[in-house]
Amino acid sequence: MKGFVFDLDGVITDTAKYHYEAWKELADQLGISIDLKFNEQLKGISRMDSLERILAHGNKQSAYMQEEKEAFAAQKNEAYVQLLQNLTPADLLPGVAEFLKEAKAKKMPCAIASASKNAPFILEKLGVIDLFDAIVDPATLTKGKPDPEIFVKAAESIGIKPEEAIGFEDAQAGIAGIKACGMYAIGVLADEPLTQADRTVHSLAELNMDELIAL
Ligand code: XGP
Repeated sequence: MKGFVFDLDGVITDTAKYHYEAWKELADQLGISIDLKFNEQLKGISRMDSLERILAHGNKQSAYMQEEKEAFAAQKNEAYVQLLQNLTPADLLPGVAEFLKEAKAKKMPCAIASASKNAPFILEKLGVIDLFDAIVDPATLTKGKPDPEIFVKAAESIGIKPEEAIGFEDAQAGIAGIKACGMYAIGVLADEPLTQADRTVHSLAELNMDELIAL
């Protein structure tokens, strides 16, 4: 193995809960009820696609003009960014800082494959942006997870083939995308069983990097 590819929300830090909080506030305002089970469907997909899924869930997919939808998405993002203000390096999930530092010492490149446009901001706040060699720009993507596009681009961005990379994900759609391009998939901290993952762990602290490199 020659490099690592990470999802952000729910893998590097637990921001998935803040996305849910901000989406739920908007959904409530629109008279649409969402719960944690429904929220699983929003993991790994873009802001506008997430909004469309919420509207479809409430049978309101045709109720709003494009400008109104964009205003809703912006409102959700403002609420979400507010929730991120107090993020510090203490919010890294267990084992993440140690894993990234070891990867750097062993010259194993690391890339972020997240649908979130907030990824660089979050990585700055967590104090780990310099430990990543590349962050895929979600604006360049044509399809969301479970399509493998983002993972293929992430491997490319660190100069390796997908089958030479290990991908980390907390959501079913992400694991499916990782597997669809031939990467080795590690499921992290999942609320639901990640059936397609090659391995699942509660935290990155459980992993031995030399064993991973030798896979
Ligand atoms: P951004 C976010 C979506 O809003 C959210 O619904 C997804 O779960 C998340 O990306 C996936 O990581 O995108 O609003 O932070 O750009």
